[in-house]
Amino acid sequence: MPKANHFTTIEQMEADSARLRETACEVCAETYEDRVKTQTPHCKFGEDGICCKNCSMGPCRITSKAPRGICGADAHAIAGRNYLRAIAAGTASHSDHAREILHVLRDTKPEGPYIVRDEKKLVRLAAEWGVATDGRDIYEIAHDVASVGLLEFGKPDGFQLFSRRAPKERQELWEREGIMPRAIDREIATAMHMTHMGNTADAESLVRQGLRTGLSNGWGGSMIGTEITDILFGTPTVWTTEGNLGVLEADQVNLVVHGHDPAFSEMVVTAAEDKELVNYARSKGIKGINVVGLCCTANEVAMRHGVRMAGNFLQQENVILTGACDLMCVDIQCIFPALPALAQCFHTKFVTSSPIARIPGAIHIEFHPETAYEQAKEIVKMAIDNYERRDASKVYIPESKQQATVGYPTEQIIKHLDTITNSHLDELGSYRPAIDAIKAGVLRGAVAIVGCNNPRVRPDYSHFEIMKELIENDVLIVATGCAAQMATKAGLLNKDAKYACGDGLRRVCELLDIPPILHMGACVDISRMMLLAAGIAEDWGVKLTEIPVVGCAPEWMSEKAVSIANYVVSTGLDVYLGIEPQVKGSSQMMELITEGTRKITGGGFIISTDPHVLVKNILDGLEVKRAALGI
Ligand code: BF8
Ligand code: SF4
Repeated sequence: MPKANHFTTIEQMEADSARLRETACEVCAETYEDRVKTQTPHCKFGEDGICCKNCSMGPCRITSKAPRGICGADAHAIAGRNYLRAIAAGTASHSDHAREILHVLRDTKPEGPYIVRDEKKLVRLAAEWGVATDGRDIYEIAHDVASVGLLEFGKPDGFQLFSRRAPKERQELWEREGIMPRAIDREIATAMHMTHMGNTADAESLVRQGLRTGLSNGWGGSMIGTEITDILFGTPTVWTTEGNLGVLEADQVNLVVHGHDPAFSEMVVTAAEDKELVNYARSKGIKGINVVGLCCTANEVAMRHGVRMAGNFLQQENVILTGACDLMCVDIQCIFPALPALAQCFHTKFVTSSPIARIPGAIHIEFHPETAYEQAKEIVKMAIDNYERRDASKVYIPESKQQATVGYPTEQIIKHLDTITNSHLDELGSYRPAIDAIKAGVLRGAVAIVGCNNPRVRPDYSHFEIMKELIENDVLIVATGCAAQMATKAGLLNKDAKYACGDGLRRVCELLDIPPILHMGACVDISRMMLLAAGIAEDWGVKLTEIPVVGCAPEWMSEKAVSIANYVVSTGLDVYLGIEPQVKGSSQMMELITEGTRKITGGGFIISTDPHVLVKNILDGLEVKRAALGI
């Protein structure tokens, strides 16, 4: 009999949070749970997406007595515009992140601080983008690749270069349907223009632009972000690490990196290993410098350095509430503006680093590539100096933590698959062993579980239930973002989680020596999932819409997630959502996002706030695809 795996249950996680909330009460701090109460019930117009404030004649709200705004826009136009604006904002966030990374690539030089770490990937990308490589210095190539990448944002003509990576069938469909993504900034601008007062009022047109804007993220900005990050900091490899609040150490400096931009966190992680600073900490009688991550930054540094992960989105306040966080430094996105005030209830220093995310009450140290290393050292030193200000009476670090095996970009997945076959055709191998396992029914399919956690539902519960049920049913999971962090906290990224799987998936895990949930990185790395799905479809010789592979965002909350969902659907995959998009006030919009897009791209949303219903829908959906393939 297999030995039982010991997961950290949601109840245990909630007990940890409840204990930390006691600390919050003692120091008179509020947490998101308090603010959920003061914000509930939410505004119904906002929830349904039928409040428009796109001009100063409004705001206009749609009711049965007032079915049109002052300009005449109806619920469909208003909900559609709001939805498209969310996609534009999400696309802008991911893509601007990628733009920053390209600037860092353009600033690389052999003496650092930023260098090229994955030369092979750079040369491959240069060839793909038509940059000359023969006999050229690697840094000359890097700078030219950066210039081509930067043009992807604003070039006046043509489509996203990475769209050529999609199967031919997709490219033709995108062109035919008029959703082939042009320059990223152009798609964002078009979305904003279309939603300006007095422009598009037709819901379908707004949804179509949403698909195109999403594609400029998934097969544009996000993919650029992922590729260039790999070139700069190395393509991730497999690491065994740990996750949850128990990774904070009582007798070490705890330095927390939070946000998304690895150009920042990589430097902090490197600086924390600097001998001079390690010795400085020791000279103060401190055992060590413990760098841990939060949110997507955690994913980035875990899969490149094995850095331990303190938790996901709704865990950010908990980290400070332990009283053991000496310094939290943040870059961009998903950072609660509540954090500086909370930090002030403790000794914690809170440092912002980007002009994109300035927060009142924070210490601002603006990061510049040329001085990045010195600035990172300054931050690490600040953390060390702050350690002695820690108030032991306020410290409580929950013990919960789990071992996790992380770092499965497509290259690693293929490498693992290659261990069970000699039939790989080229340097990069093929997905055939996985396809064979799906065809044989050993695996029923694969689900990409992504996204945030969200207090609209019981936080993390949906993730946990869906993940457990899917692996029990022989469905392989790939995960990114805060979903991957949830799996980490629960112990689902532990290789022993194979004991919670169905027989088929367990055999696959044993054969490949992998956990049943493969950690593919941060949210920008959902682009890796698109390449994975495209690779499976191509190696199988079927369309992307036909493979038993789907996406699922059980607890999504951000505008980035709306953009992502749109590029996944445009790629031809169904997306199962556990949180309702804010378009319910428009029957047309509800129809368009669930059925309408299916007619355009072959993919659509399936929505249920009940995780058990959602997982049943997923399993049924996979079986429908299997049956259509005759397997
Ligand atoms: O980009 S999963 S809460 S951290 S938005 Fe944010 Fe959501 Fe987490 Fe990463 Ni993605
Ligand atoms: Fe109202 Fe139309 Fe102005 Fe929106 S654009 S606020 S619906 S008048």
